[in-house]
Amino acid sequence: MAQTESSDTLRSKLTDIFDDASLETFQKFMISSKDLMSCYRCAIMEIETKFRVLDERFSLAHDRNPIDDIQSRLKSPESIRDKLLRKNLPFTLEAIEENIFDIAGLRIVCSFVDDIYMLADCLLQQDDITLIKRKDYIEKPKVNGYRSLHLIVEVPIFLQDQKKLMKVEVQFRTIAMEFWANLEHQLRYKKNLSSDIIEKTTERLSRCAKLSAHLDMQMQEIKDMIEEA
Ligand code: 0O2
Repeated sequence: MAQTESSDTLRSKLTDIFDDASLETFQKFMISSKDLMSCYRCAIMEIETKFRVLDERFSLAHDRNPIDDIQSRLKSPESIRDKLLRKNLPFTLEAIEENIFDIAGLRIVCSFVDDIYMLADCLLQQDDITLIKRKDYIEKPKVNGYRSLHLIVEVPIFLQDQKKLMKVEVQFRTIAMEFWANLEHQLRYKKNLSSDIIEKTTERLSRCAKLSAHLDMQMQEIKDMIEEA
């Protein structure tokens, strides 16, 4: 019973956006994308292992871990559909592979800001990794205060009968950046808030982002002092 209700809700949500023909196209398309989604999952495994190896080797050499946490996710079908619609793209596997680069996503939460750039460099130096796009929201934060380093990279995955190049988005953040982004995401990101609330909260959220950036800088300086002593 509960199962029926939730699929009914989903269906009605989709019907709000699509007419019957395009709804059917989207549903068929999601069924046909199972194989591609599995390839993205393999790509996440490849990249995650690379970071686990880097963390292991760094901790052996320096007696501390540059990585605090690794999270990963496959973009949800709803989010893929919304992005295709936003970009005015057809529901095809080619359109996804060629235009949507964050289907496979990893978030590397680091201890210090320096660790972010060190790990990003280590990843990009690996000869099976190709950099596709780099957005440095740490050097140039978004107007709301969002900070993070985003890389889109291409990594090969080796299947039974072929090698396939897959794109993966890697977001690097410190614990402080993650703290701000998680709370901002819960409160405001992609929410339809009234302009009054937006006006009242924008400045305060941006001040919190600056405080978190200040905290990162202080912690980095303390670490540098200890290492130089
Ligand atoms: P989710 O739920 O994390 O998957 P492009 O891909 O270049 O066409 P896009 O997607 O805006 O453009 O890329 P961008 O700027 O690199 O940001 C993508 C992701 O960064 C988002 O993913 C968020 O995870 C994160 N992000 C970006 N801006 C903000 C922000 O202002 N606040 C928070 N909390 N997170 C942000 P998704 O797919 O939008 O969402």
